[in-house]
Amino acid sequence: MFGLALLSAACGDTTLLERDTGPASVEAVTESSLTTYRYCGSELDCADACMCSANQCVPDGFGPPNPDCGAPPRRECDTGADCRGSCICSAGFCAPDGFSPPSPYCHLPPPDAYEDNDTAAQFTAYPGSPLTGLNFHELGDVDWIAVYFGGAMTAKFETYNLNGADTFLEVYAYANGAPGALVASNNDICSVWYDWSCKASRVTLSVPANSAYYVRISNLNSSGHNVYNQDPPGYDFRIY
Ligand SMILES: [Ca+2]
Ligand SMILES: [Ca+2]
Ligand SMILES: [Ca+2]
Repeated sequence: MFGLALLSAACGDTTLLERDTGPASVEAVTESSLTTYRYCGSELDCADACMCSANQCVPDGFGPPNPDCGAPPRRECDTGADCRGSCICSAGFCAPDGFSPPSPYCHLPPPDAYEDNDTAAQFTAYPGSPLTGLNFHELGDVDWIAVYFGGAMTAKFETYNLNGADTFLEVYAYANGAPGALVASNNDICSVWYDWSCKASRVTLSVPANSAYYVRISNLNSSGHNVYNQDPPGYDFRIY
């Protein structure tokens, strides 16, 4: 009943709230306290020590309670570079830049420098040296990279320097300007449970001269996308 009361109030329908819950619940959940709860679709939308119950972030009951479960997420910043496009750094937090319409995403981390590369057609061309500072700036982000080999070699395709990411790497043959067959894939380079660097991915491939490949990198650690995380799941990528 408590959760239902919060949900109803989130819709701004206090009449419904009273009808559904009766006076006792309304008394227990005052209007001012209702506005301090935050709408959520899952745990990922809530701060530490909060859980998503009936679409509201509430204390999870474990450990030291977080008094700010209802606070809207804010992104700390030093400069505008810490914020998404259409957002500025104002008084230490990312905020809409004042141009219409205001961005609703200023609390989220900016994408890495190689976006957009969410489809094979939008691939990032591998420059011949490691790509650093890649990230999964939002849930479901995938990064496509394409690479051309002039000479034959034994090539290692590898993610490393993981920062909260659990990468999954797929290598596809290049076929007429699009990904052809899946040549190889890898999730984890090792399986030591307490060693997060094991969650990096590596594929070793003998590549012929004048060959090209597409690489698709995705993230298996969705909990790294909590909106209160300042840093999105990140990684570097290299071929050597
Ligand atoms: Ca990315
Ligand atoms: Ca991407
Ligand atoms: Ca992995």
